[in-house]
Amino acid sequence: MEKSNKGVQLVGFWVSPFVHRVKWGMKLKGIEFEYIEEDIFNRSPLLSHLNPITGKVPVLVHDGKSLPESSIILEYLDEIWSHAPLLALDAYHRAEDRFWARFADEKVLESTWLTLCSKGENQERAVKVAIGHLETLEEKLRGRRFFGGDTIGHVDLMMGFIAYMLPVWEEVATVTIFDASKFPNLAAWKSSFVNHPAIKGDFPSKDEMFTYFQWRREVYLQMI
Ligand SMILES: N[C@@H](CCC(=O)N[C@@H](CS)C(=O)NCC(=O)O)C(=O)O
Repeated sequence: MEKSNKGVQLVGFWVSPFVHRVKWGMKLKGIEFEYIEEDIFNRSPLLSHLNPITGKVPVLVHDGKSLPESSIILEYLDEIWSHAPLLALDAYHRAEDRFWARFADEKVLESTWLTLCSKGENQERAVKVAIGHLETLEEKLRGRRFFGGDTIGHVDLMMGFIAYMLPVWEEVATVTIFDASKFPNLAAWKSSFVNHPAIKGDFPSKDEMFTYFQWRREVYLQMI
């Protein structure tokens, strides 16, 4: 029996790519939830209480119990609200999805974020590494609309920042990583992703992201 949507809350931060994954997952499953905006630079007692270990968002609250970590939250949503599955249904492909979910964070996000927080030779190195990871994704998407096939799923949500946030990072950092002419499969995926009904328009405006990430870059560069 499906669990009720009662008592579902998501604690987030407006520009967090990790929070957006979870929001989209809930939308895809039709789960109603209350959204609670957090100031990650001035953590509230609520967040410290809900996620005392890392203090990060997103945090899902369901039936009074809290859960951090975006990919783990997405897996939890799949277990509790099993309709409209995000992960593949068979064990092998589900394990593969988890591999690519980890690749999204540990390789793609990490290297692209580094291009925003660096300059000079360090930035050039980071750009090369990031482009290498996009090449891997380009190959993975050959003959597929989404990472799992025809339907949007867990890996797409994990990679979603590439579609709407990476272009802003590139502009702020004045680098080119995602050249659509070099990555046609990824460009087609980006278009399918941002135009999907559950995703379309459900991310911060380009201008707001630009201002925010410009500030983040300045702060990082001052620390070097
Ligand atoms: N691996 C975590 C990353 C979450 C994360 O880094 N969240 C950032 C916001 S984008 C945060 O809460 N930062 C506050 C802090 O580090 O104190 C996930 O996937 O949920």
